[in-house]
Amino acid sequence: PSAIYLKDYKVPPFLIDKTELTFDLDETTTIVTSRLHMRRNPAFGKSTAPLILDGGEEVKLIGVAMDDYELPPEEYRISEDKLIITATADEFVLTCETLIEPQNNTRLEGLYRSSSMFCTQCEAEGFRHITYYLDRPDVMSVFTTTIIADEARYPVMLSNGNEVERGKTDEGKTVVVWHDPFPKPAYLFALVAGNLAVKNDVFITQSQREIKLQIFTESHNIDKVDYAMEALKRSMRWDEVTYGREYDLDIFMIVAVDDFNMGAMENKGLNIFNSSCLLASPETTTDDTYLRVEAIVAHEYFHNWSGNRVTCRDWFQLSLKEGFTVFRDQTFSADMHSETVKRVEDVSFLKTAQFAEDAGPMAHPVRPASFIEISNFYTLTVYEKGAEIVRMIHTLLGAEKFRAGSDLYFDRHDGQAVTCDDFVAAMQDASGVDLSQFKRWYSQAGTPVVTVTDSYEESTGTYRLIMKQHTPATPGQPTKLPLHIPVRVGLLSQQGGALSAQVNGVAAEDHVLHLKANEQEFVFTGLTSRPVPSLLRSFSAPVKLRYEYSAKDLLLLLSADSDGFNRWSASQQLAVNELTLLINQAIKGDELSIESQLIQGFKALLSDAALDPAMVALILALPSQAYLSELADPIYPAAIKQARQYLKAQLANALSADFERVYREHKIHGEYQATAEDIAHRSLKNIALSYWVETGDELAQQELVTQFQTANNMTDQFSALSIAVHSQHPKAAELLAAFYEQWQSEPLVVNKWLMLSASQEQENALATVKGLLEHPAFDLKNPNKVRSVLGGFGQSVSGFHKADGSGYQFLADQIILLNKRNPQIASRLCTPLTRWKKLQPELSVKMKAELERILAENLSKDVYEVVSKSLA
Ligand code: DPP
Ligand code: ZN
Repeated sequence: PSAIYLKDYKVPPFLIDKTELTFDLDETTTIVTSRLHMRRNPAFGKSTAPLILDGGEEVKLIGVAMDDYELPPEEYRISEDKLIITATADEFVLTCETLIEPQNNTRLEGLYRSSSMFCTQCEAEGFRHITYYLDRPDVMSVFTTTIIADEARYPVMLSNGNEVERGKTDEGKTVVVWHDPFPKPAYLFALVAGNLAVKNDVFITQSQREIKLQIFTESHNIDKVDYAMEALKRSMRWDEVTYGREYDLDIFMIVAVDDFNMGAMENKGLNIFNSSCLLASPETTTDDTYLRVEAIVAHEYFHNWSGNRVTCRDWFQLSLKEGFTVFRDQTFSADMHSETVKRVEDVSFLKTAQFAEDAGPMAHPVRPASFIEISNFYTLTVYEKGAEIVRMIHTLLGAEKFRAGSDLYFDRHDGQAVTCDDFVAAMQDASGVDLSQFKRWYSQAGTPVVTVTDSYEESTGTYRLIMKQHTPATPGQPTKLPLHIPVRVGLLSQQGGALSAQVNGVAAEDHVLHLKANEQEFVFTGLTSRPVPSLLRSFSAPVKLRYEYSAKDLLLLLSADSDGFNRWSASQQLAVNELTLLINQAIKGDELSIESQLIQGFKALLSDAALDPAMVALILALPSQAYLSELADPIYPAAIKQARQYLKAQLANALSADFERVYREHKIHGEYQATAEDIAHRSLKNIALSYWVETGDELAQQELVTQFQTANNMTDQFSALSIAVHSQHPKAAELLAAFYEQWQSEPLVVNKWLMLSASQEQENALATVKGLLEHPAFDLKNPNKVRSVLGGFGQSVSGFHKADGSGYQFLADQIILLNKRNPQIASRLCTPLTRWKKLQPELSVKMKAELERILAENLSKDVYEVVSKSLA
């Protein structure tokens, strides 16, 4: 497999003005007929280049005609997966008849079967598995889709746009025709056919147009879509108010499917969702999932403008739509709930997972310069770091100019396929803010490190911050240029009060400093005593901040910073400092011991009734195993686990009575509601329970069992179960069994059970996970189940990081098994193995050996790219 490069981009030699598709759907063979209204692209220049259409190995060509002239075999050829036609007119209609077998499509790209329905996934390059086409996002076409199927089995037949015709064939099959007036690339095409239940609703737009809303599921799930429907209406309203974007078609549909590689897909007018990201009910869905459903419904809906009306020129520009749309959904969720809580959750995820990606062998810029398989670039870097770039632009421009920039962007590029440069240009043109140096964020990989030192001059009341930036080398990018980094800073007095100071003659309590050079000094004047700096407020840039805070400073920030995000950040830093000491003790084999400063910090939090319980819960959560692994080099997984357990037990024992009290105080009586307020109380209550149980107190253990048995919602029941499993509760095994018994007919709940079961820390963890693969609830064809079991297993330190390497070997076996069957999922499963270089030496060699074993197989492009780059 070979790489393709951004620098080689050329406009397409041909365009497709209209695409007419006919699907004759059947359980054994499906016939797809396409009529493509094509012409040479004037922008390509004068040319006699042949017509080269993309296809897939499994697409069987039945016949091809040009302007109704059936091409004889000598006038075209099929080379690998391309259809090549040498002689073409300047304008013509190409008719192609192909045969596919959706029922045998295990890659879940293109047209496939999930349960009893037909569905599609075409992003990024799935459409070519349906029929021959110019499968690239800068070829935009108006689609008309005809679906022919047996109405008894497929009463619901959907595609993009509006239904314009319905009839019968001579054989009595039903024919439905859909027309989408908006030109779109093939990756936004969708088709669904099945026996589905529907929930209907309407939305009145700001210009008083009535939009029909429909959510389709299999009939047994239709009672779980009310939350998604409400979330959809909130999203539609929010996009009108916040971005001035109104929905354009007369109908908006969402379909839930069980077998889906991604979370969801923004096909024009017909979003398709992984059922795990759409369905919700109090009894079966946790708070986290409620919030995720809302965020993903919003995300896919927002793509209608940021992605569909304005799309990407090529796949290197993926972040154009994804980074922007993630930023949009993050802001939406913040507006619906709590801004600070949302920011903490997003940043915590970024610092754990994206920073790890940026430091590993697959590190790439937000706009990659090359790839072998684009599916591998639906990454945290493109999505989450991409969103941080847009957020920084928002910070640099301010809300008003940012909105002017987005208005200009949508206005200027409506109906076009554009680049990240076009996005930045619109922001710059509308605001007058110079973003030329800032643009390096798109092309430079790696996480910048910003090191801050300071000094205070008593006689003049002057405080200086000296900031240095450095971005480490990443694959293919040995040296880096300085970035334009917005650093939001405030100053606190030693008593915790907010200080106003002048920077460049402007007095404020909060300043955005522009770090542009490798080293730069910022001067604050008008102070009367040495301040404590609150740096990188709200996480104003995706960087690693280094500043020597004392424990006293951190406790001050934790208790008094007006920036809620930095209060959390201070608690994390304090915990990281202590855990780092403990991890080093564990590595040396010493007995662990610490006088934890967190005890007094936590005690104050637990007694302050004025605080947002959600924030308190976030602060109480110790840095995760994954985050501590990202910080460590080399990583000693067992030492990290031991240190976390030790610190948690210390805190639990010291504050046992406080945790018990808080647990009781935050119990909610009454019906379940997924409101920010109730979610906050549940999160604090459940983390308090986890500490309290950690003390081994029998009353606490009983309370846990009672909560498990009497909870009226999945959040409380599943929290109790997880705490039992992770605290080695004497009844853990019994509760796990009872949980399966209770929920075995709810696949989404069973997936949670699979994941929790696979993540257990126990001697025989590997045997347990092998057993799960044989369990009747497991199904290798279903990506959610694979992710649950193997993702859960990756969290089990004792299972995955077994000293003899058998945990790595097991994962490698599963990757090899899935490599051909579902390359996208197989490739994702490689992620934990890509971290081998950072692992402690004895484990590192074992992990590397498994990567080498995988590389010796006959690999899909997807797996080949990740494994070969990891070993490079
Ligand atoms: N479905 C993915 C997303 O919305 C790809 N577009 O991010
Ligand atoms: Zn997206």
